Amino acid sequence: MAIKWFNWGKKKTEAEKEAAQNEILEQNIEQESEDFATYFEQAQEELAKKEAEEPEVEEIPLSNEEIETFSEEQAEEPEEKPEKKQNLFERLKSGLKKTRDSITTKIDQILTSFGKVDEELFEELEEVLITSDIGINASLNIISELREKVKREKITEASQVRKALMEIIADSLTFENVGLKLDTRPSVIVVIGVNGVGKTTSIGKLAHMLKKQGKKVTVAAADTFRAAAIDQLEIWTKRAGVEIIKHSEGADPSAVIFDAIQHCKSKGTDVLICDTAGRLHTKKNLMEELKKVFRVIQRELPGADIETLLVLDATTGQNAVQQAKTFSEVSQLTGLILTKLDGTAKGGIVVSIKSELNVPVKFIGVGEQMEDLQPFNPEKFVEALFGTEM
Ligand SMILES: Nc1nc2c(ncn2[C@@H]2O[C@H](COP(=O)(O)OP(=O)(O)OP(=O)(O)O)[C@@H](O)[C@H]2O)c(=O)[nH]1
Ligand SMILES: [Mg+2]
Repeated sequence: MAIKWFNWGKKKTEAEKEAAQNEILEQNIEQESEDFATYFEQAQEELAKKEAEEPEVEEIPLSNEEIETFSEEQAEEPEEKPEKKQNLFERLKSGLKKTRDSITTKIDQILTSFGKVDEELFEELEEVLITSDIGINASLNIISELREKVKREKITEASQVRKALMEIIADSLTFENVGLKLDTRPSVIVVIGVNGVGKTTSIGKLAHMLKKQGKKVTVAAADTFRAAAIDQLEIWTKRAGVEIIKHSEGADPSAVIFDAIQHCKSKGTDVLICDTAGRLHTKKNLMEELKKVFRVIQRELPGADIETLLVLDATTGQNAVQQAKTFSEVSQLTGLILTKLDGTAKGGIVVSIKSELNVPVKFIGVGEQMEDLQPFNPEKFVEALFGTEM
């Protein structure tokens, strides 16, 4: 359609320019809606056809050896056994070994070398914290609170300082409402983050965790940038025993999400988890694509609970904070997943992230196995970090 604002011989006013831009924008949105309407009809037909052929897909059968081993392990370990809980803590503890060796060992050396509590002790402790990825601001706050607590509680022995320090760090990590809000059916979890941080792996682990809680889970393979990404996600969904909705490499990620949403609506799925690309040709492309994904979710599931979880790799240290700022442009982040804490001595980054970003860490990754994603529990985290109970 021709655009009428063009007026030869006359300079366009700002208002005319803006009107023209708005018209183009509206046309684009209209076109996008039409595309989706056509797509929706086709998708519905295909879905109906598929359903007629295979009435109910329950669990995708496990195939490779690794998957079999995993299911055997599960069979031997009923969920509610107390040992299992112990196992989780042990996993957390062994995952945090490198960080513990770097932070806690130094703290303990200082505490044993100081008999009494004085200003010099605070200064030495402050130095350990600052040099341990906890970050300057958070470290200064922790030590200033420690000074007050020591005074208030009349602490005189170094061993009591250790406990006080643990309590202050745990408090500093505490956020209200760190659980996932997934009350609508379906509710959606969109997992975002730069490439290689652990999105796909965390989705597999999360799907497993939610399925164990009795939820019906579907995963959308909306990272269509590489074929390998879809295959990798499929392996994880097989392990977790949940469904996957996928298209081929290069497909429009929003179309995958659209399909997945229709599937969830028709099957009564509780939670849809969406994998997304961490890399595109440009950062701008990536952000635009993600915005479109969110538009489709909001349009198709108005009022649904949406968790936007940003995955950050603990080994990248302060870079993670910058990533969080960039990704918060596309959607309001509802939580963070901090991965690879097991591979780094930089576990102190948890404290730094909490103090710099007002977004709760909801899960932490402490290894590559299915059980190695844990809901973040500040108290347990600090106990694992210090190797003792509070
Ligand atoms: N040690 C350890 N490795 C992890 C953890 N989480 C993920 N990984 C590993 O990190 C690597 C990258 O993980 P992916 O899940 O493929 O990362 P991604 O963000 O999906 O990457 P792209 O799809 O390329 O954007 C894999 O080798 C994972 O096994 C963790 O908590 N601990
Ligand atoms: Mg991936």
